Amino acid sequence: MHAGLKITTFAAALAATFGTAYGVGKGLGPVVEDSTPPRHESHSEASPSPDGGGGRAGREAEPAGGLQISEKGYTLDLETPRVAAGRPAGLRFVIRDDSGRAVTSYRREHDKELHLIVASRDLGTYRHLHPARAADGAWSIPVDLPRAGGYRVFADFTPEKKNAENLTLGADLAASGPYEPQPVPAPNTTARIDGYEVALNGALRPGTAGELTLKISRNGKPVTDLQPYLGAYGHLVALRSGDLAYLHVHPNGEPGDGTTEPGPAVSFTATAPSSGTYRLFLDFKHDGKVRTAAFTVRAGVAEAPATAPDGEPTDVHESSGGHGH
Ligand SMILES: [Cu+2]
Repeated sequence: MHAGLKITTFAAALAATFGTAYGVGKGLGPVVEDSTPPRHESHSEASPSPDGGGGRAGREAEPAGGLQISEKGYTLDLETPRVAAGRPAGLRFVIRDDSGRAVTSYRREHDKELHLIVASRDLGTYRHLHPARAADGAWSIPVDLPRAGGYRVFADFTPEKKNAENLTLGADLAASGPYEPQPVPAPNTTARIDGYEVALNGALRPGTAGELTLKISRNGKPVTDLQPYLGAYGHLVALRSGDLAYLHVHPNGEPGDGTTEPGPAVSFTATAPSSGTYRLFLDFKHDGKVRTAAFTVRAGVAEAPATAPDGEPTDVHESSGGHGH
């Protein structure tokens, strides 16, 4: 219950504010450096919304997750922006507060202080990692990226501070080596990994919460003994093709709540911030091992986008922001 509610709120906030962020991004590029935003004061992230009254889904111009390296006074300082493809490497980074100090206290979410996602720009490579933090706030984790190219690193965390919100900061990472750009994999509703088959049902819809159900089987038999992983039977991350906007989606229900079964189906509620192509990555744990199933889905293609006729002003740019018309 709690997790589902939280995600819905998060998704609503994204959907409500994405248009503004996109508009800014058009002018300035996908990474908007705002380490000295004109309106942000050091207490802005800690003060309740003064005029919204409705909490997080208010109208404050919040960017979509992962598109910024710096947000709400916090900055992702990636100290290793270049690694070599195909070789074990180490990632090191620090989360800094608005005075430049390394953040050393975090609120645990899903068993961890910080979740690190590394994804290639073409969405062919995905890693969900849990780095170790030194007492001084320096995070580190070994990583092995198979292919050269551009990557995005996402840090998903909540500072331990009154009223602090969950943040996803993103930074660019380059893997050196011969680079061959790849297209995003074609849309699929079945993914295979290590002898498991995962079937995706449901649709990702722009601006509207939709249910996604992932059904896991092995050798044709439904898997009914999934193991809890980070307090859930599955973790789902959605990344938008084109700019890698990040959406962390958690399941409906959790292990031990009396109603949630350990498979074969894991259900999520998700809202796409816009129409477009998304890559979904499901982490699930079985027989002691975490595996990732990946899907490409299109949001909003089957439904005619509600474009405003005759240049009527709209408060979101969702329907005009993608590759459609
Ligand atoms: Cu994680």
